[in-house]
Amino acid sequence: MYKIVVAIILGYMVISCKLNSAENSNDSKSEIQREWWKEGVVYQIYPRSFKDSDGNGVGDLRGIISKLDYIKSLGIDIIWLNPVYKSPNTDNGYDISDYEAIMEEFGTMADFDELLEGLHNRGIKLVMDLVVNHSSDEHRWFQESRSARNNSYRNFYHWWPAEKGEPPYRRSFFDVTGKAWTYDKTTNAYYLHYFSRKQPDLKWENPELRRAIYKMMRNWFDKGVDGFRMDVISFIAKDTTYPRVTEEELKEIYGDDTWGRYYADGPNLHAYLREMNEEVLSQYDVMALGEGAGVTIDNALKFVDEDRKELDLFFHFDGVSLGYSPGGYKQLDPEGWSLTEFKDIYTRWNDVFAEKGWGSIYLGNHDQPRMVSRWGNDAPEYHNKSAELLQTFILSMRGTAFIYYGDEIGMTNIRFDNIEDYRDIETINWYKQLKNMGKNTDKYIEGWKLSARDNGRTPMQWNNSLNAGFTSGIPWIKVNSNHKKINVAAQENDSGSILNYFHKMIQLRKNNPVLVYGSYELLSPDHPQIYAYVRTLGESKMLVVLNFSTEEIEYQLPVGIKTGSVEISNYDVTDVNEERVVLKPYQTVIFTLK
Ligand code: ISL
Repeated sequence: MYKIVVAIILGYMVISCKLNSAENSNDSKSEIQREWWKEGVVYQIYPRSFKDSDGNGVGDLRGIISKLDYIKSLGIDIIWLNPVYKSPNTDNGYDISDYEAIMEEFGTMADFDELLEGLHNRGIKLVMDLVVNHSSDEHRWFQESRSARNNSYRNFYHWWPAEKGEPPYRRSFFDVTGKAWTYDKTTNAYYLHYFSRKQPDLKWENPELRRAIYKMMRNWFDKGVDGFRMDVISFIAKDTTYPRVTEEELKEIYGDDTWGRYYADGPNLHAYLREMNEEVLSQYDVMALGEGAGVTIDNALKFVDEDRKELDLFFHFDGVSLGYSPGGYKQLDPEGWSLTEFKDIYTRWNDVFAEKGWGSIYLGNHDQPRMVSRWGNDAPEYHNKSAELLQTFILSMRGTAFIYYGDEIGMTNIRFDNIEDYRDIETINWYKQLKNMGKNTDKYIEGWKLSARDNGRTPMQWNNSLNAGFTSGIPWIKVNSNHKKINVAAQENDSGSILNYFHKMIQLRKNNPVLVYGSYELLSPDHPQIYAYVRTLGESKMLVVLNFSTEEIEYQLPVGIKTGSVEISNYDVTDVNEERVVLKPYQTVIFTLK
């Protein structure tokens, strides 16, 4: 009898222990570290193209200040501002000649302070661009560095003495020759530049350079800036023995995207990021967002795992790189991309950060074509619905949501016919390269109508007046002629507009933490037209269904999933019962799940 009682008591203890540990493990999985930079929606402003206040054809800080109420009305929480620092503008501000001064065309430091204050007064944070893989060749550091081999700034950059012969090949993304070492006769040496020859790479291996950068970062944070988006931060570390590597060798190690992967794999990269975190980031409540060029899914967590104390989140490139033909020059494969591949990429990247770290979701930015032209369908009959579908995707996925200026109204690619219309160094130098190789450039010009970066850089379309209300002067790049139809003023007055859908979708995300923090589960991975997923947070469950096609689709829900109420849709009427939903072309529906 005694033995039986003991056995019963022991049995009970084992079971209750198991339950407890199951609860605990569930708890630890669903334990959420809430952060403003996780739940805030980011609106990216390309200052050159947002609003010109002085009629010189170039957007500026006072232009942005004049639109603060519009920005607030969007419901966004954070602005990411592309570089506004002093720059000769070889690469539209990504070539900085003074990290602590404002570009004259954009205004003054007083304008900047007013902008920051105006945003903060409206409860909006400001994240700046940090471009420290390279500076401009017009930066004082480089001017000093190139002046003499024994100059105290010599070691701020990478130099290869010419008496050692040709430097080992490195690829430049922008140089007409394609080569990343350029000869400089003053000191009979070559300097390294992964981008244009006016963007020499800084030498992070030199602790003095690192200290100078940290000091500059602290100065901006002390001013009240709320974070940095760190330009090609994955490229900062270099092997200063400069080994000779061939494309073939790199292919064996890295597969495709050889140079990007190689550049993102420099020695001591993570030591530098940890040091930056310790010296600067950890001392402020800021967003540390890395541009993860060349970073793969396998090493992604190394950058943003909280325990490693490096960055908070980053942009991956697998999504936006989908569908290009091999051979470079951003030529899209005519077969394009399939939705199943798209789903697979976003699902795998979701899963990496399911328990640690944090991701981001974007479909367009200043380096990409317009999202509705690339991932939706900008033909008049599908333009609105597909733009809304893409907004829904961005705002219902797990990860910080990024919306590029103009995507709230569905701005489209401009599709230049002539190379003379382009302003971007990337496209212009690729064109020269192709010409030098004697290639017929017509095919490339055609391809760039879909892929070139300038498609995403045309002026904001405020209204249907001359130059879309962007400038009273001559715009630095052509305004899209469709501004007569696609513009803010028209959409603000139309309750059925893309802009008004955007407002509603942002509110839905804000009112439902499940859309930010909830786990993500992909449904029907092989469905060629429907992207459907369930988000779950505790008791709260939402089902997102997106029809990425021009056809009407009857979508049968997987067994065990029953629709509840419709929370949002971009069509007025949704044909739905508990087990299936009929989706019109590019229709989106978000349901609460029963
Ligand atoms: O735009 C690209 C390809 O067309 C990318 O490879 C891009 O060069 C890469 O993502 C790095 O981008 C960043 O650094 C560049 C600058 O031109 C981009 O605008 C910036 O986002 C150099 O600073």
